[in-house]
Amino acid sequence: GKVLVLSGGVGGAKLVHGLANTLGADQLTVVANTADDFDHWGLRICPDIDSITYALAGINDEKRGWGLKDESWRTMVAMRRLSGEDWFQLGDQDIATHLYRSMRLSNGDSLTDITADIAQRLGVTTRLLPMSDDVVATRVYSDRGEYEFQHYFVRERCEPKVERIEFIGIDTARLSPLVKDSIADPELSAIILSPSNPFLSIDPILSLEDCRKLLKNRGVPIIAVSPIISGRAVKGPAAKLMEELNMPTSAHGVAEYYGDLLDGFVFDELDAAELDVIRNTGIDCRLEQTLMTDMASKEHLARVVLDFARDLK
Ligand code: GDP
Ligand code: FO1
Ligand code: CA
Repeated sequence: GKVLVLSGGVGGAKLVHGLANTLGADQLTVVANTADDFDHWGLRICPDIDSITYALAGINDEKRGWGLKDESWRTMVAMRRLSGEDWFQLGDQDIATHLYRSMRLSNGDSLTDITADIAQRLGVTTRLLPMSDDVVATRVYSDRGEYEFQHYFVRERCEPKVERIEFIGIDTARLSPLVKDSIADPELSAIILSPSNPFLSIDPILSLEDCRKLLKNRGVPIIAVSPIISGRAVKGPAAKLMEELNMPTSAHGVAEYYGDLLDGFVFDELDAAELDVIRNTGIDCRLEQTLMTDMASKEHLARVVLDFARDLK
């Protein structure tokens, strides 16, 4: 059957890529977080959508973790000369994506349509949907005050101690109608939460309208993959955030955070000591090697999750 995946950017995109190679293109729908999106240089930037699109197109820069490979930075140099600002780096080819998206948005096209068209033009056959066509913006409240998301994440390098996270616009934003249709699809057989940042990437999606309830009540297995391995995030602030938000920095902490939404939880063999305590919360578990370093490990983890879903039905 069909599979729906909720995903943030880089971490999520790895499993999404594995799933895309394992399932037929018409079997997979990816819902991307858009609460990282913001305007910069007058352009609309959608980091998680672009990370997934570039990864699936095989043109992402794996080492840097964002943007395109074989990128050039001449516009950046010229913009620095004009504005003196360079905290957010935009590559020349990447800028074309933002220009094109901004142009289409100002023509009145929806982010859903634009995202589908960009993906298609870049040769991506997987269905990629923004969580919403409405603007939602993450705001971080910290010991140093309030930050727009990219200011916290990129400019301040996630250094401020986070006290609270808010998604501005979440109460009025509508879940994308195509996402609703995908959830309702009678052929849907599993819902997967990618090993994305639970607070910054997955939470915005779950917080839209009654998304969490829609997913739970759908009656197909819901499986999450832990982004925390051995008490650490593979990359990014997930573990630091858990500590700051007074949660246990562990796979167990992630499972607890998702709570009764989950039927299944995949976490790393290295965290085998947590098996009993997680099982005791009523969630089925799979221990696996969950670090994805190459295409083979992405596809392997994808197959593990899909087999797990089949067993849970
Ligand atoms: P972002 O939107 O680009 O920040 O990326 P995501 O939110 O999708 O993913 C970030 C999370 O992915 C981090 O918490 C990482 O720990 C996790 N992550 C990255 N690579 C891997 C991996 O290979 N395996 C697992 N299990 N988690 C990963
Ligand atoms: N992350 C950085 O750490 N520094 C950057 O200069 C940067 C530029 C950038 C440009 C386009 C894009 O789509 C993403 C970019 N990112 C950059 C990554 C990104 O903003 C964050 O990793 C995410 O929003 C968190 O998911
Ligand atoms: Ca993100």
